[in-house]
Amino acid sequence: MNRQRLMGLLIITLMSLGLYQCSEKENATNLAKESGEVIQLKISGMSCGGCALSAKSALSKVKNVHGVVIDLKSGIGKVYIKKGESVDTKDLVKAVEKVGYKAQVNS
Ligand SMILES: [Cu+2]
Repeated sequence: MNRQRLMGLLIITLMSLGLYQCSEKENATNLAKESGEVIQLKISGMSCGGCALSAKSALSKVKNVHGVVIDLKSGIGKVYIKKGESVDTKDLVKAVEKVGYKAQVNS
């Protein structure tokens, strides 16, 4: 592979990473507008994007959860609850533990 192609690939990778982060940020802004309460969890044991995705999917399946945004680097998961509804934080912690990670409610 020549240098130019390598640079091209690098730029594409960086751009798609940037786009991904932008869409996550936009996602969080929209979620905040649409949902009620936000519960913050500190999730530990995640080591890659796949981990974050499986924790996100587990949390999304808990009743009355409207949306989930997870920051892999900090391990902070923001759980957006449907307007006018509530969620038992124990159910959120359990959902995360079920897929192999630890979680505690950040207050
Ligand atoms: Cu992983």
